[in-house]
Amino acid sequence: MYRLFSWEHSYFSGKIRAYMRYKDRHGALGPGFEDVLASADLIQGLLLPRSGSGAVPQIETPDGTWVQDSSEIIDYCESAHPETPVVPDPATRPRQCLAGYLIELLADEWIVVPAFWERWYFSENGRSPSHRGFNEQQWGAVLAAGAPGDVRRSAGAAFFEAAFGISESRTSPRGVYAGLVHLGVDANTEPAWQASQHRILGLLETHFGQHDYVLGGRPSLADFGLLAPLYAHLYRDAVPGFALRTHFPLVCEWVERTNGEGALNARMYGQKLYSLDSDGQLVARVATSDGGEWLSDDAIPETLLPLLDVFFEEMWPVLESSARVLTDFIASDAHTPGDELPGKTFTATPGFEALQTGEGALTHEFEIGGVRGRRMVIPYQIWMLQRVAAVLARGMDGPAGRAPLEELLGRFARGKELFELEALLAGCGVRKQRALLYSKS
Ligand SMILES: N[C@@H](CCC(=O)N[C@@H](CS)C(=O)NCC(=O)O)C(=O)O
Repeated sequence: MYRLFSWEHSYFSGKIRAYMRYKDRHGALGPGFEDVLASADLIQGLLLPRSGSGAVPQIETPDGTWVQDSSEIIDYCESAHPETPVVPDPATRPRQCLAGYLIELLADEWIVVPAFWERWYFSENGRSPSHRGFNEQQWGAVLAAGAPGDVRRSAGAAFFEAAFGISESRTSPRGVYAGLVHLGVDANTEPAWQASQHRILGLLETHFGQHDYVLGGRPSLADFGLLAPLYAHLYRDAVPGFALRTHFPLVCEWVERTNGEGALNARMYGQKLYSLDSDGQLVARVATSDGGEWLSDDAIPETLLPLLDVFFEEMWPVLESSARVLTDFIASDAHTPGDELPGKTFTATPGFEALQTGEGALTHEFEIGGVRGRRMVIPYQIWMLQRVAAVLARGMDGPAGRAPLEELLGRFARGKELFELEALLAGCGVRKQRALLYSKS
């Protein structure tokens, strides 16, 4: 069996749990998997020694291989179990394949900012409404797994104070609060990040009014990617969860459908709906939209285009600038090619703080909603862009050549810049070894 080490309240765990459930439900995950709560004991005694990282999610495969980072877990499982694929074939469905990777990148590394913010803003002292108690309980479940409920909650509360200095989150940000600053959240940009989140949710609400999943009637990488911000933070955490249910009920249905639990009303891929024939006999039909398939002819749903527009308008300029800053850093005397690069997304990586904070060499100016701020450069995003470049190249090598991709990318103001991606990444190649990143030597 596979073992998934995860937390219910973790951003990237939600993505992988739903993905593995989906594959398993359709008999496409070989021996299946067990979802193991990655308690503090297991992180110290097992995950760190075996994989070199305490981050979740991680999987241990049936042959004892450890895989970490959600995208690599999906790559690993898709290659080991190609049945019921979640990635459209880049040769025959180049547009849908590319759209999936771009949405995964947007969800993993851009929507993470407002989703992360929601959790911790509504946990600060004096916020009303507040989900501080719920948040303490969900962290305590990991920190003091097995202890009685009140002990678990106190463990969460104590950790918030010790690790994140939650009582001084605004005056002396530490831990997650420092992370938000590193990601470009300050008093000026805070409303713009929130507006970005609301814009995205509004677009998804419209889309899910037409289609049950991102690409039609069955899930794909894009759905599991979007579930990262949507499940643990925006659906499960109490304050954004109330807002999501109140204002975006179709997005809530899609969360349940994609998460694959408690989804009878939401209808799921593979589920059947029944009606009665004239003899009163049950007649089954496919429950999900679009005949239960991705749209035919490699079509991108019209209602998805505005979401891709968010990628090109908001995130692409930041990615492009990140590649340039990282290229300069790798070429500078401060770095020897082949050396380690910062890894984490949520905060500056320990040991790299001087580079990734303040005016450090791995920080840059960025803009969101017309407001300027400063944030760290995240080499992991360059690793994700390398995957985008690879599927783009495979798409262009397909039978239809470059034309379908030209057609899709031509719809966005800066879309065709993706055709120059390989050149942009030439000086900032990133190699990933387990959880660690290095420049290519
Ligand atoms: N890029 C990674 C991120 C993994 C990650 O950052 N996980 C968070 C929880 S969602 C974590 O484990 N944080 C605690 C830590 O790094 O010790 C992925 O795609 O899986």
